[in-house]
Amino acid sequence: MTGSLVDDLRAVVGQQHVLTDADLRATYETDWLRQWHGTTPCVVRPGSAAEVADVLRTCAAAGVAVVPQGGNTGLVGGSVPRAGAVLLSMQRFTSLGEVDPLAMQVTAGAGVTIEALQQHARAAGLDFAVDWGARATATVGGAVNTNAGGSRVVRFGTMRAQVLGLQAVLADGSVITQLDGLPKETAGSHLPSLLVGSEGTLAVVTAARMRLVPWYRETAAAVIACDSLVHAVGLLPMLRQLPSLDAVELLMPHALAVACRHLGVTPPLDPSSAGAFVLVDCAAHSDPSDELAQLLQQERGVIATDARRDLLFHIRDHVTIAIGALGVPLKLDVAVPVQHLDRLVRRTTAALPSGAQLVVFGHLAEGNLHVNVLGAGDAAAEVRDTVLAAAVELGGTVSAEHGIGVAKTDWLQRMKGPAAFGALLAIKRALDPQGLLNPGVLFPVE
Ligand code: 2HG
Ligand code: ZN
Repeated sequence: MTGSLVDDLRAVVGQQHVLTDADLRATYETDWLRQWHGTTPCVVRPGSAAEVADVLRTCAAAGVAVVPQGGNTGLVGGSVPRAGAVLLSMQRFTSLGEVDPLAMQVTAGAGVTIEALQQHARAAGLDFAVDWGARATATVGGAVNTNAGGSRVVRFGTMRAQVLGLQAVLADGSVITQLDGLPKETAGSHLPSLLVGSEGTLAVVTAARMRLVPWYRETAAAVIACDSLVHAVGLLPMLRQLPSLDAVELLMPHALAVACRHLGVTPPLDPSSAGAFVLVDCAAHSDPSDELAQLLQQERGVIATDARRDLLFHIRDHVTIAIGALGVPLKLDVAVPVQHLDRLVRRTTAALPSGAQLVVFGHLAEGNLHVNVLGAGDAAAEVRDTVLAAAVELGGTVSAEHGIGVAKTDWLQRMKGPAAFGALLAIKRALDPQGLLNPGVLFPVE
């Protein structure tokens, strides 16, 4: 990169928002779990869509690629800079619009954290539907770009179901502003929907118009000890009957043990006493503990409210960090139709080299397993391909909520097939002919 590009970028966003110093760049160059590393000549922090447009035009003129980054909590390397690309940080997009109680909607800047959005909605008596452990750092822009899921998908769907409109800057610097939030509109294809899940490869998202949901303040949770994963899956028809059902999470025994040990807390149930644990959360306008207790009469477990309920979810939220404290795992995020979950875990276990530790947890209702393998060593690539192949063969996906990033580009085409992959690539080429937006993510570098 020439000094003149840095000067041109400084002219666009201001001297203090172009970081070239190695110390200042460092946190942007490695993800939060220290799995992915890269280097960038500079971090650029624009403050408006117009500035993003000018940054993209400036970089396009210099033929330099751009990697957009939100909270940097991604798990597939999609927002870590590569090959001399400029790092476009969206941290300054923290504006939050007024909550519209009539439409139950709000507009949030791409850099607003999920937690700040939840708090903002709650201050108006409403709630934001999508939630997961990294809420304090993960941002709206990242969640839109990865079509984030989390624990409440069983009730409210993924990010795609929350996004009514977006503001986004295309590679040529043109700005699409579709933030009216009309719940019904059939005027052609819905461009915001196309951008959800596109991982920064089609445009830079600067703001999102999102639906809000009722804030169910009364909660009750249960942790159920199941003989096996098959038993856990068998609970789903009964659980889905609960009108207040908010989350159905799965913790295989080792995941429960690892998280409790990391936090230094006593497990709610002895991890070695069951083959699988199901964590159920209910939320409603009036206390749902009775209906939960009634439904679970025949099961072995504990119901938890208030601080004990919060502790259960604190444990659940810390599995990733607990695994990270043990080492850098092979991390896979697969989903299969729920009836095949057991087969997937069996095939995964069979593929492990001796001495490797398997930590499995995830979102049971969506058949979404987080497969973490510690100590796979030289066998890591083989284990990865075996698990991903098994997921696809069983009618599932190689990515349920973390995205493809740079970690699984070799699998996108394999999974989608030539027609669907060809269509996705044609859209990418049409919107970003120079291949400047997040190259190497979703599609292999051309
Ligand atoms: C979760 O559900 C996240 O906690 C992270 O999606 C999953 O660390 C993982 O594998
Ligand atoms: Zn997850």
